[in-house]
Amino acid sequence: MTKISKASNTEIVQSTRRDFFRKTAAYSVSAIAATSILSADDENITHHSKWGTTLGDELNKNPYGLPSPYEHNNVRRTTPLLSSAGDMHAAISLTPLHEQEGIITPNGLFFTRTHNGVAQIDPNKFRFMIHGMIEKPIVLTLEDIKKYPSESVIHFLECPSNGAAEWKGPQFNSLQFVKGMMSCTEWTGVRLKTILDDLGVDPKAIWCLVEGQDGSEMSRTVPTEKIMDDAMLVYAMNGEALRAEQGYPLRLLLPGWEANLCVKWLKRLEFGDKPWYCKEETSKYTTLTASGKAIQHFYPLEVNSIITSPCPEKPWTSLKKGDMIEIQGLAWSGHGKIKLVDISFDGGKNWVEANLKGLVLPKSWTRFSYIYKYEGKPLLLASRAMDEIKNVQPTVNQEKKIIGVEGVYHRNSICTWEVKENGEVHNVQMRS
Ligand SMILES: Nc1nc2c(c(=O)[nH]1)N[C@H]1C(S)=C(S)[C@@H](COP(=O)(O)O)O[C@H]1N2
Ligand SMILES: [Mo]
Repeated sequence: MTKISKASNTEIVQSTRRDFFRKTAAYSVSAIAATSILSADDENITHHSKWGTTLGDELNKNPYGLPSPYEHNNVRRTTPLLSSAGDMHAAISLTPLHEQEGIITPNGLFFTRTHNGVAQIDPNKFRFMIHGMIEKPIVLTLEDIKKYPSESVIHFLECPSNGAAEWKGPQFNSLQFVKGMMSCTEWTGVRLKTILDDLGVDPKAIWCLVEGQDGSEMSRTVPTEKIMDDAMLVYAMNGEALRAEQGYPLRLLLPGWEANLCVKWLKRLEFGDKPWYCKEETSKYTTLTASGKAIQHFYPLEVNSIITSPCPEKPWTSLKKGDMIEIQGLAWSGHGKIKLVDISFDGGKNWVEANLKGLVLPKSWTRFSYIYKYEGKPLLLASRAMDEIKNVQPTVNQEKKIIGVEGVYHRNSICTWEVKENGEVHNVQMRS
């Protein structure tokens, strides 16, 4: 088993937190508000709208709530790049990260990857089996699984090929298409350890096959150590049952690890003493390194970050010189919590520390923020995250040295947006 660690491949220039507050203290929230213009004859504030003088819509028009019709652009989008047979078989639909607020992705916007369309499993006929090198093999119904004590946890889910199209240079001028193969949600389910503790897993069974019941029969081998650590059988996300696309009624969640391993429409776990070497872990999801050896069993996702505002879909074209604006982005690591995020305005020559906003949880998205005075000058805007075990995002050239040029998986090099003089934002690649 070849493991790679990207720890300490870049020395981060770390300004202290106190420096950060000193730098941003002058740029207060009221300074941002002061830049908007109030006009005394604006009818939108001086007059009632139609809704102030008529009855509103019937409350029960949508028993299951829908977004405002004005938000019709806030949708997942597909690309033929990873698809076959239209969207019926292998297909991908990407989360609109430029519209994402906070760290929880709404269920209808959760990214979706499927290798054989979306299975619609009847929960009454659903059965889940645990067998192999185990004293008490078992078949459970969904109801049985829900009888175990439940847990709710917030974790991101990311396809290891997120950003893969950008490997050889910018392909898409879009945040959604560059990084939208990830989302973050509150998952609810049962820790596998809770179930397995009573079933007598053979100590020699250091591997576990996980298999889905869709047409792709998605199967991967997972170390039993991870299964007994934080792995979960999840049946709910954001307070309701999984969506069919996310594996209803049951999927595996391996916090921080490749989404490919998080098998949807779960059918069985089989314990054994050797890896199974399934199609998805031999022909795919391995990475050929510069030495000519492939990395197999490539599990946790690397520390990573992306600026979500501005971005190509959210330019600064309406800003004027001197306007105050909040730069925002998302950082995440499959190894734990985000420790700090730095921002560069000059393509990585100089860095300043951003502010971590709201919840900072392990293996979850962490939102970062920086209040900035817009100068109307071109910028090369980049973010670089460090996680709690001090992994730091590499540059493109550093990453090529670590995982070679063939690999498309686990890309976590620093991403750069070019902000043009007119405020347009373009996807560019800085190599070093
Ligand atoms: N049964 C099954 N599980 C699967 C897949 C699949 O096609 N079938 N796709 C995998 C891949 S490659 C990814 S990236 C994630 C995507 O999870 P999501 O669709 O909930 O975002 O599911 C994984 N689990
Ligand atoms: Mo994936």
